[in-house]
Amino acid sequence: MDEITDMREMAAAARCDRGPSSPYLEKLERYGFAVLEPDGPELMPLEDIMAPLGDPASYRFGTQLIQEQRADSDNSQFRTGAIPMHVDAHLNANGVSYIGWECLEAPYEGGETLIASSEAFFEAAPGGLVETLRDIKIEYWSRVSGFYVERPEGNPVVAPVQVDPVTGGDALCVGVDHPEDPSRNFGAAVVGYTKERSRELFAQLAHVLSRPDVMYTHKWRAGQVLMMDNRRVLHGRAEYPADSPRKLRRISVS
Ligand SMILES: O=C(O)CCC(=O)C(=O)O
Repeated sequence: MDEITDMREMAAAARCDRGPSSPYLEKLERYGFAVLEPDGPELMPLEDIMAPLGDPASYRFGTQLIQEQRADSDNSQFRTGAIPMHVDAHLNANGVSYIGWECLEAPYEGGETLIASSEAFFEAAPGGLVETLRDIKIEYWSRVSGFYVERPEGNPVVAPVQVDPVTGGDALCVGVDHPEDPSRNFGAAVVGYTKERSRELFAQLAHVLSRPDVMYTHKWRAGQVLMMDNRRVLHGRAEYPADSPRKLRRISVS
C-alpha cells in the first residue's frame, strides 16, 4: 500500500471535494474508499456520484435507504448499537459493488462508520489466520424481516478470501458474527466448525479488523459523502447515544 502505514493517513489521502470535477473515482480505485467533502459552491447529488459505477441495487425496501433511528425496529440499521464489520449483500440476491452514503445529519457523539481495508488486513493478519481463511467457507443467515431480496438457493455459503477486482490480490469477503448481540441483523458460522471454534475465528477476525493500521473510524459531518468499493473494504458502525441525531442516505450499485 505504498508508504501509507496508518488508516488515518490513508483516509486523509482518500479525501477530495464533492464538486462536479471531483477526483473521487481515482481515490476510490486507489484506496478502495473516498471521502467527499461538502466544500465549494456546487455539490454533486449522490445519484450523480454513483451513476458511473453501476445500476442501483435493489433490496426489499427499494434502491435507496434512509438510515436513522426508527421506533420498534428489529433491524440494527435503525437502532443505535454497534454493527460488526461486514461486506454488504451476502444475504441480498442483488449484489453490491459500490456503496455511497451521504450524511444528512451527523451524530454529536459516536455513530462513526468504520472502514477496514482488505489489503491492509492481509498485511497485518497472522499467517496462520490467513491460511485458515483460505481453507474454510462461511454460511450466513438473515435475522431480520423485509430487508433483503432473498436468494432463491437459500443461505449463502461464501469463501472468505476472494480476488480483489482492481489489484488481483486477496480480498476479504466476510461478515463477522457477533453472538453477544441478540438483535444483530445476520448470523454466520464456519461450515464444519463447532460453535466455539467458529466464535474464536470471528473473534480473531474482529481483533485484526479493528487494528489502527487496518481500520479507519470515520466521524461524520453533514454534507459529506463516503464512497466504498464493497469488494475491497469492509465496513461497520460504532454505537451512538439514543438521544443523538444520525441520518444517512445510502445508495448501492451493482
Ligand atoms: O450506518 C453505518 O454507518 C453503516 C451501516 C451498515 O453497516 C450498512 O449499511 O451496511
